[in-house]
Amino acid sequence: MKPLKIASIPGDGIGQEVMPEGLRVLHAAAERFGIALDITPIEWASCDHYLKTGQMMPDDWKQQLQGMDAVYFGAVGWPATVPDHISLWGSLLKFRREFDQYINLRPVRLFEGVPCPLAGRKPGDIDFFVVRENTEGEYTNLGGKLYEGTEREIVIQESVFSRHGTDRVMKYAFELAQSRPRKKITVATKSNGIAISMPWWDGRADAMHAGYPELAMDKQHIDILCARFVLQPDRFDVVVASNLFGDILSDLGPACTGTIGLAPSGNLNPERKFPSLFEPVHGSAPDIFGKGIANPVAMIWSGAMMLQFLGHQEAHDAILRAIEATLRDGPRTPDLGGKASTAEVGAAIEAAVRK
Ligand code: GGG
Repeated sequence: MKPLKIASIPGDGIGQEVMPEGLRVLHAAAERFGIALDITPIEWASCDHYLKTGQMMPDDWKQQLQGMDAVYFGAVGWPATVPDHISLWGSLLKFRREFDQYINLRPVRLFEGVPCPLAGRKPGDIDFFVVRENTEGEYTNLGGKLYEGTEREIVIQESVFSRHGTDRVMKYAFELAQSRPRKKITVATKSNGIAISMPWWDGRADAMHAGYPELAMDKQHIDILCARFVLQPDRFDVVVASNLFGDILSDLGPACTGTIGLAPSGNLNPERKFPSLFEPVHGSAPDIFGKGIANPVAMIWSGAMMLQFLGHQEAHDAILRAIEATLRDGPRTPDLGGKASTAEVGAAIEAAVRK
């Protein structure tokens, strides 16, 4: 069997601590299901690399990654001597744009054994996806400054919504909703306040909905949508959102399920013309870096999503079952009220995969 070629990039902060746990579980699943892995460790796409070389990634980064099946990524953005916009635009946002990873798929799920901060919720009540547009929207560097440093200072930053970019994320989200039993799609909007792009975004949702009449669709303003994530999370199934709204919702959603330390993501180029990238939703978490207590579940679950995307459903399912069992009965990191280390949780999940 042809090996899966995977670039592993730990990046910054706790990305370096959770990556080894992700890899040990990937290797365990690969051994169990007879998958050959060819993993290339990469030290660039990190602030350390920036501080040494003046750039986050080498000039030939794209060529180095082009033949890969996927990129397995930790976190970016520390130390603070490198401004966040430099580290993000110099790495993750380059991957997303230049590898046309136009879908950011972010599952949100409440697991058995995980204390839920929302009163009265049980596993099964919260189980949905945020589908985030990943290459345009509010994340642009179009704009500029006038009269900088004076009292007349003006700062302008544009948002970009293309029909091509919007229709393809809508299509992916509608297809995903169609494949799920509840057949429900929620469109995140703000068409009352953002009076040009958002009514247009809603119109593209209406046009897509015409092709999926069996789906129930509702459009919700982002402010009340955030409130409902907290108050009525059970009403969601698939939520489609612009780049910024999706980023916010996909931190809020996992926070409602106990900890953002569980939340995985896939930055997908569904056509597989370019490598897709799998990473935890969380960032580099400088506040806990170096203590060995970061929750590795988001990294491990992201690895499971990577195997699923590359066609290994059984391996994905085995990792998910191992995560479920460990969260139910196994060691926990402090974000879940436990005392276990990152490595202890990783080892428990690895052992459960090998069972
Ligand atoms: N592992 C994800 C990570 O490092 N995220 C840092 C971050 O700020 N991401 C912003 C984004 O996903 O747009």
